[in-house]
Formats: sequence, C-alpha cells, structure tokens
Amino acid sequence: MKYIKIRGNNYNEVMMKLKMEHGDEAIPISHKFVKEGGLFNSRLFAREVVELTAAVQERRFKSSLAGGKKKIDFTIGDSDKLRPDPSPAPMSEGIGRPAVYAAPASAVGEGRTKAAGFAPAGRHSSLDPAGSGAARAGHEPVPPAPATATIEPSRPESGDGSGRFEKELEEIKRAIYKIGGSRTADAEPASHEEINIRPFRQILKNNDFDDDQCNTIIGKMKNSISREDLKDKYKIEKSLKDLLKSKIVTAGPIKAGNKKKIVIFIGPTGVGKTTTMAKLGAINSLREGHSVCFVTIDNYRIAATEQLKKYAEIMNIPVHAVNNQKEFKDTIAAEKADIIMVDTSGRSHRNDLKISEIKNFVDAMEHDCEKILCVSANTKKSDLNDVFMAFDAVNINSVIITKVDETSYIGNVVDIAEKYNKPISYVTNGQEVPNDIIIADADKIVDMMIGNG
Ligand SMILES: Nc1nc2c(ncn2[C@@H]2O[C@H](COP(=O)(O)OP(=O)(O)O)[C@@H](O)[C@H]2O)c(=O)[nH]1
Ligand SMILES: [Mg+2]
Repeated sequence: MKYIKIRGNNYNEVMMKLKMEHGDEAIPISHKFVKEGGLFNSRLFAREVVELTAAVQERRFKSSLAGGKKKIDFTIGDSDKLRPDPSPAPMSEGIGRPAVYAAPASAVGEGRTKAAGFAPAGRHSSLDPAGSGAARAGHEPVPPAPATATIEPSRPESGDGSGRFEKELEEIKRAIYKIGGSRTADAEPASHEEINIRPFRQILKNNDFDDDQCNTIIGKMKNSISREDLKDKYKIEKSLKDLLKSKIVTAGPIKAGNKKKIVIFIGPTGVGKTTTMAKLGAINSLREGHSVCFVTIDNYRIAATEQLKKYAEIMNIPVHAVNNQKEFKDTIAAEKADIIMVDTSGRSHRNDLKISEIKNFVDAMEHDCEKILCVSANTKKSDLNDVFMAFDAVNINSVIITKVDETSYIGNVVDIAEKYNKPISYVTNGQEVPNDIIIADADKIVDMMIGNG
C-alpha cells in the first residue's frame, strides 16, 4: 500500500476522485479542511478545500507487502464534516466562478457549501457531463454499519483470502455510506435533470435573480425543451441563454444625425460617467470623424472638471464648463459640433434636489437630447432599483453598464433595466480610455451572465 493525498472542493468530490483514479480498493483514511490559493501565500482570499488521505494499492503488487499485513485504525470521526455537501454537487469544473465569488469569505460555514458548486474555473463554462450526478450516484444509502472499523487493507494473494478482502471492503463502504448516505437516505434521489439544472440555477442566483425569478426562468426553460434535451447540459444552457437574451434590449451606439446631437451622461457619483464620456468622445471624434465637444455641469468638484479637461486636451476636443442654466443653454445654442456630450456631477440618487437640478438643465434645453444613465455593475440590486427610480425622473433613454470588469455577473443590471424598460447602449470594462468600452450586444451580455464573457 502507499498513501496519497487528494484535494477537492468537498468530500464527495475527493471520494469520487479517489474511486476514479484508484478504484474501489482505495481506502480513505482521514480527511481535513485546508486552505489553499491565498494571496501571496496568506489566508487572504484562500478557499477551503477538503484534503483526503487514502491508502491505495501499489500498481505492481509486491508480495513482500502482502506478507506483512498491517492494521490500520480506520476511524471515521467528525461526522459533521464528513457529510456530503448539501449544496449543488460538484458540477463540472467549468460552470461557475472562482469560489471567492461564490462564497464570500465572511460566510465560511455556509460558504463551504457554496464553494462546492463553484470550482475554480475561470470565466469559461465547460460542460462536463460527468458532474455531480456521478458524485451522488456513489453515495446511495446502504444499511447502517458501525462508524468505526478496523481493517486489514492489504490484498491477500491467496484465493480464499480475497473473499475476506471483499468483505472488508464492503464494510468500509458501509461505514462511509452510512455517513454519506444517512442524510440522503430519506430524500428522493435527485433526477438526472435536476442535477443538470442545478448549476444553472446557481448561476441565476449569482446573477442576483431571487428564488421566484429563478423558478420562473427554470420553469420556462423546462417548457421550452424536450425531456430528452434536459439530459444535455449544452441544450439547457442554450435554452437558458435564449431566455435571458429575451430580457435584454439594446439601444445601439450613439449616432450623429443631421441635427445637433446632445448626449447627457447621468448617474451616481463614481460610476464612471466622465471616463465613459471621454471614451465615447474619443471614439466619435478620432475614429468616426465627427466633430465632438464636451460640456460639463459637474461644477461641484473642481477635480472632476480638471479630469475632463485633461481628456479633452489630449483628444483635442473643446470643453465648456458651465455654472448655470443660462450658460448651459447659451453654450448648447452656440456650439456647432455634431455631437455635444454633457457630463453631469455625481449627484447622489438619494438626493432628489440634485436630480431635479439635472432635470431642470435637461428641460431647459430646446434641442432633443439623449439621456444616458450610467450604473456600475457592482451595485446591489436594491440600490440599482433606487437609482433607476430616482433618475427616471429625467426620463432616461438608455443605460450604460460600467465596471463589468469588477464583477462576475451582471444579471442585476439586466434585470432592473428590463424592469424599467430601458435599453442598454454600452458596457464598459476597464479604466482605459478609449478602449475599454463595447457597444451593448445581447449575446455578449448573456455570455457575461452565464459565464462565458
Ligand atoms: N474598473 C473600472 N473602472 C472604471 C471604469 N470606468 C470608470 N472607472 C473608474 O472609476 C472611477 C470613477 O470614474 P469617473 O469617470 O470619475 O466617475 P464619475 O464620478 O461617475 O464621473 C475612476 O477611477 C475611473 O477610472 C470601468 O469600466 N472599469
Ligand atoms: Mg465625473
């Protein structure tokens, strides 16, 4: 025999790895929870994994070992820790995100279960059919047996000895299954379909859809494909993508027309309005060849005006800082640029007065103007709802989702944009001007939601 260590997201997973790699003869000896993957070798952002120590047969059986049978005290302790994970079983490594996203460090007890369904996989989804189903199948309930057993792990060479070995193995299995299966003994075994759907349900949850929404979406998905297709994760994913896509309306890029085009960027402080406007200013002037000018009514923060002036200087775009409605009106009337981009100060959505100020500027304008609400993807859904509600007073035309690079899922914004019936015009994915912006595209947004973005 030799001893090996196997790590995995949860106990089920390490047991499955053990069986797959070393067969039924492998004997689990002990397991513990260890941290791995911390930043700079610290525990910061480290995730908890299970480390199993097991005894396995050497590939080439050595007769000398068979002679000296050693007894291993196979004690299964800490049944709490040994329980199979109640969370979505270890799905294919692909569906999901690094555990740090799925299981906040603050919720370690419960987080342990969450992390299980979200093996580190990067941003790409890969649908491995040998997922949780296999793991669960290995834990069918069996009749109870003592939780502690003493075994002789070496395989006897003689024919009649093998019977005893089988028996011992059976006992080990019983001991493990008793613990693994006790919780699930009364429960209905999960169907293949449910096992396939589970990771997608988790993805929807991560996208901030509440339980009712998850049920509705999953229900629609189930209705849209055949029973047979529910066995196929790719078909489930495709159907889910189509459903999510139907929630997304895009607005298309800013287009210069015959008339003067005025675009006003609004939204809470720090979401990236000025940066986004600079990106779009650069794209429209330098790439598209339109004449662009910047106007800022962000006169509350000198630094903000300076920031815009810096961008304008580099791109050779004229910039006007206005202090009141009259100046604003006069500036708009006098400007001959194809596209006039207006930066507003970061009024808090909690401050109705400031939003009404923006509304006054907008209402005072004699030209048609496009009002774009910028919201950061890493905003809580309830806050997003407040932002949309407050800024809807300005009658927004479209939404720019900023900072998608700072979050893993953007379903929160998609859902609220749908609720307020607002199309999405752009998505920004970094601080770099002008590169980190893309025109909103439903397929790309869905990929970001599902995990392929
Ligand atoms: N990671 C990331 N940071 C961004 C993005 N857009 C803007 N920022 C940063 O967010 C901060 C606030 O941006 P700013 O344009 O001043 O926000 P404003 O107050 O809404 O005008 C700055 O540090 C920007 O560089 C983005 O798409 N991703
Ligand atoms: Mg600003």
